[in-house]
Order: sequence, then structure tokens, then C-alpha cells
Amino acid sequence: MAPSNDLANSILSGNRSALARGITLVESRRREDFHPAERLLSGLLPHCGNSLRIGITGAPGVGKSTLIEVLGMQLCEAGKQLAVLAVDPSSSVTGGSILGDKTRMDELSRHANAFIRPSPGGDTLGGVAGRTQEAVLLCEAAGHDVVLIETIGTGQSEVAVHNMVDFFLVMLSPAAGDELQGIKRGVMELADAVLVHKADGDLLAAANRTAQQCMLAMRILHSGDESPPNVLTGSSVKKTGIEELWQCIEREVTERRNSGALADRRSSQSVAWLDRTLQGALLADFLATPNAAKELAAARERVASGAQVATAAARAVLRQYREG
Ligand SMILES: Nc1nc2c(ncn2[C@@H]2O[C@H](COP(=O)(O)OP(=O)(O)OP(=O)(O)O)[C@@H](O)[C@H]2O)c(=O)[nH]1
Ligand SMILES: [Mg+2]
Repeated sequence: MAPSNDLANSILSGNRSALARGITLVESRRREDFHPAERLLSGLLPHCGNSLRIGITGAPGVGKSTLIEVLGMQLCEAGKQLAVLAVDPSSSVTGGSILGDKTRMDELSRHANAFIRPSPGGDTLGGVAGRTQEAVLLCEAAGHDVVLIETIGTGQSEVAVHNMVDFFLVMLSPAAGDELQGIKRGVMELADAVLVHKADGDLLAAANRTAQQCMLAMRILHSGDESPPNVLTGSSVKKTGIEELWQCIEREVTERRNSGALADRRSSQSVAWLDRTLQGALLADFLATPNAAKELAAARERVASGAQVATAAARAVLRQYREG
């Protein structure tokens, strides 16, 4: 039997180290791993799709990891199998926040029902996000009921994660109300719910104010919709609002599952994934075609100097690419 069959069977049987090895395989950039990774994924595909996929985003320090630890423990205690993944392309820059996450998720990482996977940091976002999507599938094949994906609040990674989850939670700090007007708009549009976090102690009043402002903002943003996404407050330290948050997520997802909206969302996510993969593959192929790359360099010069219009230059580059 091919090794990837053994690996697939071990993953299906819920073997943790097999799952970790499988994720390493699909994350690998080595050419010789591409086919085994693809075979593994294709073989497991019929066993995927059974988890609740949740993305959690928010500015650095808003408390994403702490929330995941608290919520995760509650889910595990309730008998759910939980996987935690991270999309954090900047983790190598910020000094390995994942290492911090590991320690912050101390209790959770020791729970028998939890599987925590640090992100493959220091890579381009597209690559990391693509492989996170594959990691989600492997976690599902391994029998995880809930997959939580943590990502930092950069526009790009948020869009990438939004594209692979059933529910997208945006976390705000208690002081975020002042900034709501401008910067967060793009992200707020993606939110299925907003949690104003750290609603405890001295920060409680500010958190409530921010939640009020956020509700107003969401009503304006979703003025055409029947009901705007929920805005909640909560504290992972005081363990308040966490139960309500989970109920909100379950209620929303159940509604969407019943209406067929969830299946539609997943289908269009898969198609978008195909498109992105194809774009990446085409670009890689293009860059590996020496004549095309040479023509591109020349075309850039012609366009920069004003000697040729960009559209004509692009056509010339494509012609060269097709000819190989
Ligand atoms: N007051 C208060 N502080 C909290 C709460 N949750 C987390 N914190 C604190 O906020 C800080 C950041 O928490 P993290 O969970 O690491 O935040 P994060 O969003 O995962 O941060 P990055 O992964 O670096 O982006 C820590 O010092 C926590 O102790 C909360 O509910 N209330
Ligand atoms: Mg974190």
C-alpha cells in the first residue's frame, strides 16, 4: 500500500501525529511532496466538510488567543473535538506570536480533545492561506467538530480567512469605538458577528460604548439586510459573554445550514479556491518561462519610458509566453 494510504487511514482513525504529519505534507513546498499531498487530500475529501469552520480576527493584542483558550476549553469539556489553526504571515516579523499563543493556550493544548497547529510563518500570505485551507480539510477528516482559525487584523489575511470559514468573528478592543468610522469598514463588512472584547473591570464602560457605536455602524452598513450581524460584548478573563457568543454562532450557522446558504457559501469558496490556485500556478509557470520573463522586463521598460501603452505591452508579453 502506498505510504499516503497508510497516512490517510491513520488520519481517519484520529491519530494526532498522523494529522500533524499530513499537515506538514500539504504545507511542504518540495516538489516531490506535491503529488503525495494531492493524493492524500483527494483520498480524504469524502470524509471532509463535517466541521463548523470559524474564523477569528482582530488587531494584535485584542485577545484572540485568550478567547480561543476559554471558548476552546468549554467546547472540549462539552465533548467536542477542536482544532485550532493560525494564519499569521507576519509571525516571523512579530517575533513568533505563535510561540506566545502556544503558551497562552496552555490549558487547551493539554486537553485530549484539542489539536493546536501553529502557523507556517514567514511565507507569502497566499501560500499560507492556501495551505491553511488544506489543513482544515485534514482536521475534518480526523474527526474534528469545530475548527477555529486565528488571524491577525491585516486586511489581506482577513479576506483570505473569510473565504474559508462558515462564520467570521471580528474582535474589537474596548477603545475601538473612536476608530470605527474609517479603518475597520472593510473588515466590518465581512463580519458575521462582532465581539467587543475585554469588557471587564475599568474597560467595561468603554466596551459597552464601543458596542453601541458598533451596532449603529452595522445597522448603516447592512441597511438593506433583514437583520445586521450581532454585536456582543465579552471577557475571556471574567468568562462573561462567551456562552452567548457560542449560542450566537450556533444559531446563525444552523439557520444557514437549514436555508441552504451554508452549502452555497462553501461551494463558492471552493470555486474561488480553485481560481486562486490556478492564478498562482499560472503565475509560477509564467515566471518559469525564460522568454516570457525576459519580454516582461523589456515591456516594463517600454511602458516606464512611455514608448508603449500598457495594454499593448501586456499582449506582447503574453504572445511570448504562449510561444514558450
Ligand atoms: N482585561 C482583559 N484582558 C484580556 C482579555 N483577554 C486577553 N487579555 C489580555 O490581552 C493581551 C493579549 O491577549 P492575546 O490573547 O495574546 O491577544 P491576541 O489577539 O491573540 O494577540 P496576537 O496573537 O499577538 O495578535 C494579554 O495580555 C491578555 O492577558 C480579557 O478578556 N480582558
Ligand atoms: Mg494570538
